[in-house]
Amino acid sequence: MFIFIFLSLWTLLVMGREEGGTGREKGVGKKCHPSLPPRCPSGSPSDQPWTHPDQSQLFADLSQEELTAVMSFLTQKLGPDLVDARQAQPSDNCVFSVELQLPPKAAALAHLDRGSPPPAREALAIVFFGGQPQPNVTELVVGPLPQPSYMRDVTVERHGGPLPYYRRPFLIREYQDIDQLIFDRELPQAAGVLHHCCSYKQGGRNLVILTAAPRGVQSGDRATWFALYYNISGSGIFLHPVGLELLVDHKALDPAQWTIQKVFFQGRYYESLAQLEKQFEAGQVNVVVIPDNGTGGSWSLKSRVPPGPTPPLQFHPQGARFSVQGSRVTSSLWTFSFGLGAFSGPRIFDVRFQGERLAYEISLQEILVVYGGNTPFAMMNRYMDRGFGMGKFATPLTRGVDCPYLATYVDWHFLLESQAPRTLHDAFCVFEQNKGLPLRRHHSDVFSHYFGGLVETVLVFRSVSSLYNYDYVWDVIFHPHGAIQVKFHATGFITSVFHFGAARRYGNQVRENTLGAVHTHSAHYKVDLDVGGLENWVWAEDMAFVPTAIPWSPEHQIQTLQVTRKQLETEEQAAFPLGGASPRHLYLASNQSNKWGHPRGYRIQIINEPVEPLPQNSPMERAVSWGRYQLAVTQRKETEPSSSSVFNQNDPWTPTVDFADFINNETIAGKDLVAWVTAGFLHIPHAEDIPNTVTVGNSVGFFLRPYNFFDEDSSINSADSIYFREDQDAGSCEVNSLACLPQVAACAPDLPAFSHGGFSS
Ligand SMILES: *[C@@H]1O[C@H](CO)[C@@H](O)[C@H](O)[C@H]1NC(C)=O
Ligand SMILES: *[C@@H]1O[C@H](CO)[C@@H](O)[C@H](O)[C@H]1NC(C)=O
Ligand SMILES: *[C@@H]1O[C@H](CO)[C@@H](O)[C@H](O)[C@H]1NC(C)=O
Ligand SMILES: *[C@@H]1O[C@H](CO)[C@@H](O)[C@H](O)[C@H]1NC(C)=O
Ligand SMILES: *[C@@H]1O[C@H](CO)[C@@H](O)[C@H](O)[C@H]1NC(C)=O
Ligand SMILES: [Ca+2]
Ligand SMILES: [Ca+2]
Ligand SMILES: [Cu+2]
Repeated sequence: MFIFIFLSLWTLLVMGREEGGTGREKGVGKKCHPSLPPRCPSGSPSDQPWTHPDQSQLFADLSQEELTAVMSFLTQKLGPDLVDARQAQPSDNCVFSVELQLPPKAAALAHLDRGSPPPAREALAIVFFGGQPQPNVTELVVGPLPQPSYMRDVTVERHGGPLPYYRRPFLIREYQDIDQLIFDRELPQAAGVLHHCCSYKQGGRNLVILTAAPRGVQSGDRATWFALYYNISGSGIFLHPVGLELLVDHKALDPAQWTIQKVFFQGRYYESLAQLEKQFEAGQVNVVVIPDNGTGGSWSLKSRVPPGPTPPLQFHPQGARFSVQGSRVTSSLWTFSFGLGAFSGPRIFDVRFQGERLAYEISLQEILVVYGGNTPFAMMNRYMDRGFGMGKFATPLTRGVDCPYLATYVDWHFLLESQAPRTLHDAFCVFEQNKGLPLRRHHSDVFSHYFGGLVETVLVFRSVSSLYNYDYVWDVIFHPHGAIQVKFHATGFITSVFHFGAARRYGNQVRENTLGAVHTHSAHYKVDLDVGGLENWVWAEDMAFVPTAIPWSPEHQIQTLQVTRKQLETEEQAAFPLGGASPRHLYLASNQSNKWGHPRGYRIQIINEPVEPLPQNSPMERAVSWGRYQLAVTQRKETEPSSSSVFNQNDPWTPTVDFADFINNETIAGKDLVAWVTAGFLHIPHAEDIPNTVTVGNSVGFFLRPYNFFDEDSSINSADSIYFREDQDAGSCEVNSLACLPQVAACAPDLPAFSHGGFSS
């Protein structure tokens, strides 16, 4: 049912756009250009299949053919008991997911840097074995692709023991069975009170459920609070709580044994819906009537005004300046490979600037959203979105809204809860963008008269995940002087709950009977920088005022500003608690020096509104112990690939991955290092979050910036640089390439038809 939810949202967005789009452009074209200028060369570079075998595709997500091959191999090996995960009951065996198993770094580098044969391409399959006396979850590595011949159970080697079955992520089928339990078996028992409060009709489907997480209070629990909302068609249900929340125990492998353990209704708790109904009939329940306003309400995303003039567009007057081949992006300055972890989300690999590798991997690891409130749903929620899947919940990018109209859009193939691969169209976009801002400039009117400058153009890699109500826009932005910026924006709907009692302690009222519940958003990133090679050192620099006798006037003192420099030796020294003191500058460096004798480094600059982590005495804190640190640098380990796990959400009390374990006082001097970065913000929903949270201001992330890595600002070599002196004719094309624009950019962009990747079913 949650699938419907975000699908409906998209319909609205797309319809709104389509209605105004094309007609408008035609009209403008006619008015401004009686005779149309020539078309610009290949306006929108389409992504090209991988054709050059020398171009590494080590990090490319599995193709449809590879996914199909893995699935048929598994079907052969695991026997006839395997059930399609879309239909599987808890007591069945099914393949939950198949995705790329990342190659070991040493083997990948041997191939990329030393011409060794590429490591075997492998898949990682997560299999639920529910149909055996001791059900378990098993991780299987399957290879080599494209024709698998082996399958290795890596569960014990990776997790030190079996993965208990109760840690398994939810299947859509499990939701459907709970939905059925609630609507067919349970709600009819409270038909009277629900009719009164919530326009309920027996057999009608005007309500939907949303899941809380985690699911219980201790390891082994599988008992989830579900909140009920009006099923508003074509818009977010998230703003329409009716004040009913149900605790469902669905631990038993047989859905017939699932039960409702507790009922929350508009501020009070009941043992069952039957008890609620009985008290209602006895006149003991104070019912707040929640109007069902249907689809036309103020929360609709449908435009309330007719389309106006087209907003500004960017185009490539001389063709795109980058290319996308398979999963590899190449521009004149940058190359990188990209992918989408089914659960971990967007990631890039082998990132090179002017041919030199800066990072082996930069990847999202987890998103944590911690709520507060006075209803059980709001009180309970600590969503660890990896457990749902940042890739699994990725959405198509809508041309001209999610990315520039002329961006390059790339599909993603996946095999999740199904027996055949499926395709998410336009899952990624890559584009070059003129920021309309100088990257640098100087205008001189003193001593001599000249101007020098460079417009900031960036290369952007983007994807978007819609995790139920929230939409996260994931960006990696490549700047022309060697800096990389990683950030995410949050948009979409807030989650709201029924407003009663001391609700304002937990947020702001945003509608009639509706509380926008306070919450935090925190993201964790893995940043495997390789600065001038694998062996790196960590430097902390800061400022200090040092009292100094003034040399020419020694009886006076001056507070002299100095730089303090320290090389950090251990993982403990390089783990900086959120809210604690951290050095203002922290960078990873090689032992090579630049021309001026300084270690060549890359600085990690975090742009963050640090949120308080879960208190360490919370029994589930270890599942998100990465949240303790703003930044931590550890030795890279093949056995520590991720700071979180798809299994942490459903058993946070015995976390499958506890990031704090990575920090065990090992040396970080001259080792292959990984920096782990946390970025987040506090969100107290307010009136302007209705109907949607806007991206503006709701964005955090970090920069990776060259720090003595070069001998000078490398953008000085940019072909986009502009320089002219007073005695030169700045209007001449030979002196100033911008003066050529009227000639070289006098073409009309060749706009492709509007496209949207469609809705899944
Ligand atoms: C989990 O179940 C599978 C399938 O029966 C079995 O091969 C595997 O050994 C079990 N894992 C553990 C750790 O017991
Ligand atoms: C919600 O309403 C739509 C139509 O408005 C209907 O198609 C859908 O089945 C309903 N969803 C649920 C979960 O009842
Ligand atoms: C919702 O409906 C009620 C009565 O049905 C009406 O009083 C109220 O103004 C409506 N609210 C909105 C936001 O349309
Ligand atoms: C840098 O470190 C590498 C590996 O530890 C070593 O081989 C090399 O000699 C060092 N170079 C300098 C300039 O210290
Ligand atoms: C870390 O190791 C150093 C020696 O390398 C030792 O002096 C220090 O006490 C250790 N710290 C912790 C927290 O174990
Ligand atoms: Ca360690
Ligand atoms: Ca590294
Ligand atoms: Cu929020």
